[in-house]
Amino acid sequence: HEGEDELLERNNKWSFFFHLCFYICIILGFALRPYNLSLREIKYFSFPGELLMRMLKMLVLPLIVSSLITGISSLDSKASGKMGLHAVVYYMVTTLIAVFIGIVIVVIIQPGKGNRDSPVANGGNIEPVQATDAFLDLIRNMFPPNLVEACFKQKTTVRIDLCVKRFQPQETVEEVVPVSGSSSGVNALGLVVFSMCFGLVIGNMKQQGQALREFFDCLNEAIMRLVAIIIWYAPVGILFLIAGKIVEMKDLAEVGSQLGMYTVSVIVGLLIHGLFVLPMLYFLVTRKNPYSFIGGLLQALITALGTSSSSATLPITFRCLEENNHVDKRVTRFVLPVGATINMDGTALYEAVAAIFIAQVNGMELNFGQILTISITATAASIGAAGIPQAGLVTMVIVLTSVGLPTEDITLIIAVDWFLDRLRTTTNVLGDSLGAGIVEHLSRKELQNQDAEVRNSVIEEN
Ligand code: DAS
Repeated sequence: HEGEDELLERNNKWSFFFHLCFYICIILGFALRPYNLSLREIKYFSFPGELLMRMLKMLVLPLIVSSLITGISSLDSKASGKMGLHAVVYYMVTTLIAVFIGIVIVVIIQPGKGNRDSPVANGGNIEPVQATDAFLDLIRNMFPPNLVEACFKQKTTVRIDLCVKRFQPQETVEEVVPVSGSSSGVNALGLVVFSMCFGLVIGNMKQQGQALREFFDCLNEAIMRLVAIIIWYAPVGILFLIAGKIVEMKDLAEVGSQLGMYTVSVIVGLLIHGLFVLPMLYFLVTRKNPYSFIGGLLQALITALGTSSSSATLPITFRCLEENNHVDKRVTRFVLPVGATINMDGTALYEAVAAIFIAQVNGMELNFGQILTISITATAASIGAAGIPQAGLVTMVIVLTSVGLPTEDITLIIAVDWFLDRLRTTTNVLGDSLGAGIVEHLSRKELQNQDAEVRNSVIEEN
């Protein structure tokens, strides 16, 4: 009970520190807007945020490897098989529900109807990618050819170079800011597949694999201690990220009514899915209050909002689930790395809405077959999207190509993507976290049996 009080006090301190930073940097952000800072000055201003992103990304590789290998090797094959099945069914069901919600909302609101009023950002040399190429690339990513080299080179399922010209009125120089779909980083999908296979193998090596299991367990513990330190810097970094975006964002008046209604459609969809559907699913399965569970995730959700990267948020998601919500580590270590890589409800919903919005802007009437194609490709594209900023914008090329929509129209929605990316990333993290709670509840018998076996073996040894 004493630990609970200490935990509560620590969380309250963090929340107070976060709110303090929040108000300071929001005020700072809006105070700096009239000065029309250049991109270079904004980059300097956002520097504390960039540091946080680097700190968190640095932990992703060792965290995914150590948590998955430790998690899977500590489970007997029956438990890991059942847990994996529960997780995959949960991912598929929630992602398809998210896509369905998105389609219903964008069909009802019809944000793209009427003449095209949103300024199409100039530039945008996009290499249209066939959906099949992207699917094959997705499978290819699962089996990196050379473990070390491939894992350090993030290859999303499609490569898209969007050179979006941002012309700052007060400056003569045009800044061309490439938003590239493939960025250096961790090939999380390849890592997840390798770590799962490796964990299964050393889990079945009994005494022989004991040293390796202990090594990865200790590595995981060390990484989580690093997270405990970084979590206190997070409020500062997150808020300079958001404040930097406030300084940089276009005036809302420039956004245009169509884009405004599109943004509303995505936000409404994400709120319905994130605040009603997922919590209801959690309650139906576990019969526990989902909102107190979500309360324990606050630090992770705020980090997702600030970093717009579910991979970078992963270390803090682990900590919130294990420390605040007391989810069994054997579940979090197995479910979270996989979920953060392939379970992206927010992204799937967003891609379905964006594709239908672009169809509406082009005056294209979609038939049932095309909407079904969009549902399937949006689900697949969300699986392929990496947990990095604007990954969903990149994999959307698959969805547009699959129904013959002009891929250059992606530039229509770039102006608001930096904001929607944060919201969909937060929904992704929320879906992964509630999923861990649901999988833990469904696997509780296997976990209890395993605990009983461990106790019996200790008694026998004594
Ligand atoms: N930013 C991605 C993530 O980290 C989501 C997306 O781009 O759609 O989950």
